[in-house]
This record gives sequence, structure tokens and C-alpha cells, in this order.
Amino acid sequence: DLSTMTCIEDLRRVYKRRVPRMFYDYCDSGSWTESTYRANIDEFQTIKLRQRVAVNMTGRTTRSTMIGQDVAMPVALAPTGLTGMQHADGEILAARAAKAFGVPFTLSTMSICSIEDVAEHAGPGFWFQLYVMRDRDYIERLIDRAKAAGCSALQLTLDLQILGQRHKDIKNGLSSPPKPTLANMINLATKPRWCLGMLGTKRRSFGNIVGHAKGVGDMSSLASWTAEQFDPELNWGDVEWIKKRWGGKLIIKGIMDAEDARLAADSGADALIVSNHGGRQLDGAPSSIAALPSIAQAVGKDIEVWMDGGIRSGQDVLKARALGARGTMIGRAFLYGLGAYGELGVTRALEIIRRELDLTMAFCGRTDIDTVDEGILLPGTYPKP
Ligand code: HOC
Repeated sequence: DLSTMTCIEDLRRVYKRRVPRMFYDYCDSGSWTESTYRANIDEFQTIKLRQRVAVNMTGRTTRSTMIGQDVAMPVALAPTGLTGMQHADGEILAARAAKAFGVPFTLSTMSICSIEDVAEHAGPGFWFQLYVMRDRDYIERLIDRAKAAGCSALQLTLDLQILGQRHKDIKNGLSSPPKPTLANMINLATKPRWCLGMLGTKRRSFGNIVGHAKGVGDMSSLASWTAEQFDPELNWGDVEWIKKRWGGKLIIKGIMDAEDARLAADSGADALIVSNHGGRQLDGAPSSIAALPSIAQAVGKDIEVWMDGGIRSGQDVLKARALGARGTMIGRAFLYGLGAYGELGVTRALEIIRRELDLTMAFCGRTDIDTVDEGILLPGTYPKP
């Protein structure tokens, strides 16, 4: 019964039981010592809210806009690799849930369902996330496919030209689909719902790179494929040609430094995302919430600033808003719902976050998310530029 799922942690516990170990680990871990991955979550907790009383709390709204697009709350679903391995047809289900809820869904380049699958089964209007590869013809084809599918924004990720070292994925022999080893078979035997789902779909490997990455399936082939394919010479000049080729709304993801933020603003992109890739790339980087204020200050109103990393509740969304993020993105928080209950689980995760956001906003004496600023935070408890 989904009504007993009252916080994201409830969904995570069910998710952990239902999804094969290698995909749980792939989602719920960071690189190296995982210190950045943990800091993303923990540092939200050190920020304290100012409780206000006797303020009229009627007529509240969490509705806002992200790059001019109306959203039910300032939260979008982040691009997450291998989402269709967390649940059969995961990208389609998450895109549907997001659309019905009124928040954007972002499809990863490294998804299981392809751009065309999602467009066909969930409709147009989703966002597409792009990794930059050496093969420019292929990049152009991906951009053109996203356009043809009716994607309404392109999210360009700049922080993954090489892969952070993820110990668990290597040890687990992460692959899509899982290889029929004895260890995998034993683990899969305890995941009947997941197995049934996978038997019922043909989408079990990377949908967008089919034909471009023959033989890529397991983690070692993927890591070497990434090293071979992703462009280590990527620079701001490339951002310019991608922007031109795409011709629509452009979001730059992976900014952790005020100087880079200025470059992103100068590139003419519509939004930048303060992100350390969920603590999956450079371990030892600061948490996203700690990096946010100086980045917001560096760019002012020249570009929309969003953030991701560590959001597990609507309270986190509110704190990010207060520190200058017009928008936020959730990755693991929706994947927990997806792996646990499919489309309904994603909807539940969004409901949980919206309810927490709405209630917290009311306790802080605000009724409109667009009026939220630093004033809702207790001085001395939050990061400053
Ligand atoms: C193993 C997949 O954003 C992640 C994703 C996708 C990375 C590409 C390689 O795992 O952080």
C-alpha cells in the first residue's frame, strides 16, 4: 500500500529489496571514498530553518517556472544512466509520471529506453541530456533525434569526460543486462518482480547508443568505451556549436566553480546546474549545496541557477531555493520510487517531496515558493559566498 510510503527513505528500503544488487549499488553509491556523495546529503541537515508563527498560511502554491516552463514545483527529474535497469521500461514510466505530475523529465544519453521509445510511449516535451563524444557526426545525429522527438530542452553535461572510479560497480561486474554468472543468478532469484518485468520488455541495453557501441554491455567495456568515445578535449567552443546546432533551450550541467559558472553564463545557455554528478565523479569536491551560494552570486541574474545532489526531501528543495537555486533536480529520490513500485512509485516520490515542500514553506511563514529567499534560514547555519 503506497500510502504507507511517507518519506523517500521508505521508498529506498523497498527499492533495495526489489532491485538486483548491482543496480542498487550503481544508483546508491558515489566514487572513491564516497565523501562527496555523503556530504551532498549531510550538509543539507546542518542548515536550519526559521520557524514563523501567526502568519496567514492559506492559498499556498509551490508552482513556479524553470527556463520559462511551468512546473508544479521547482523540481525536475535528473538524467540517470541505466534507468531502465531499475525497473523494466523505467525511462518511459518515469517520463509518464513526471508529465502527469507537471514536472520535467530528463532522458540520459546512457538510458535503456531510447529517445524514440520515450517519445512514442510518454509523448514529447521531455528534456534530453547529452554527453559530448569525439564523433561529432554522432553527436549531431543525437541532437537531431532529440529535436525530431520533440524534446523541449537540451541538458549538456560537462563533468563526465572520464568516469570517476566507482568501486562497487567494478566489483559487481555491473552490466546491462546482468551476465548469467552464479552470483547474479542467486541474487536475481530473490527479485522475482524485477525479473518478470525484464522478461516482458525488449529494452535491456543502451537504447541510444545501439549501433554506435557494438559489444558495450558490461562496466569494463563501458568504461573503456567512455574513455574512447567521450571527448577529453571538450571546451567552451564546443558548447557554442552544440548550442547553435540545437537551437533551443540549453542547460549546462556539472558546474561547481564560480569561474566556470561565469563561462556558462557567457555561453548564452538558459540555465546552469550546480552539480557534482551526485558525488559520482570527483570525490573530494564540495557538496552541491555548499557550492551553490558563491555560484549564484557570481552569475547574478545572467542565467538561471539550479542545483542537484543530495535532495531527499521537500525541505532540501526549499533550502536550495533559499540559497539561490531557481530549480532543483532529483535523481536517486525518484529512482527509489521507480525501482520499488514503477510509475506509481515515481508519482509517490514526487507527492512526498511536494507535500514536504508545501508544509515546510508554511512553517517558515511563506505561501508562494517564488517569494522564498535567504530570510527563511537561520543566520550562521548556512553556507555563504
Ligand atoms: C556507466 C555509465 O550519468 C552515471 C551516469 C552515466 C555515466 C555513463 C557511464 O553513472 O553517473
